Amino acid sequence: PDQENALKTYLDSHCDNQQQADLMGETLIGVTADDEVTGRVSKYHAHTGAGVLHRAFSVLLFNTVGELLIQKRSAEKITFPGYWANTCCSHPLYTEDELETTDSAGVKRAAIRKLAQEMGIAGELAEDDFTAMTRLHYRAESGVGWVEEEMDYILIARANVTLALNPNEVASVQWVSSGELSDLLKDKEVLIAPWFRVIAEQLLPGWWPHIEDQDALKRLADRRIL
Ligand code: DMA
Ligand code: MN
Repeated sequence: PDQENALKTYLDSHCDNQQQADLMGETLIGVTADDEVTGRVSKYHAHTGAGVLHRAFSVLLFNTVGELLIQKRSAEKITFPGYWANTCCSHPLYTEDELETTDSAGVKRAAIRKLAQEMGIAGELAEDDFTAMTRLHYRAESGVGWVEEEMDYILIARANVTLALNPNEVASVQWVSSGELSDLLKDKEVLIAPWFRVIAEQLLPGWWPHIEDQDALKRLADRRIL
């Protein structure tokens, strides 16, 4: 009840975007630093005050010529508006389907759900098209009063897709080569989401040469999440 009141107070006074406000009511998966489930947590509660560590995913979608799809978050996003990030990020929900940890199925299902909602990619990707590479635990502040602290599953997929962007989520997208991404990361004028900078600088260089070969990616993946 306290959480709901805090959410309502916030939404009534600060958020003029009803869709983003409604999404703050989602029920996420609270986890320990070892990714053990601790219980339900609202998206709002997870991202305000001290924050609550929760499960998340980051999709890296490549096309068949080896370019990565990146997105600029819309100005409507409550956390990190206008920042460039990987293809799609969000959270699995506290439901039986999305809590499933075998083959990281829950986060893959959440990824399919959000690729449709944010990017209009529907019916083109199945769970088996995703490779769960590793989990990244990170924390970052976003403006005053908002925080991200997540156990972020990094998912790689490769497909040629048709996009229909949801302007409430995504301002624009770009397909980039690894050279183009390096240039973007160096550009002081460009806002880069903190989790994407870690992925792009520390993890992607080891994976990018292998993205055409899902078996090779699976060999590079962290055994603990397979
Ligand atoms: C949250 O992404 C997940 C990561 C990895 C930052 P988000 O803020 O884009 O979530 P949502 O789209 O559900 O608001
Ligand atoms: Mn989060």
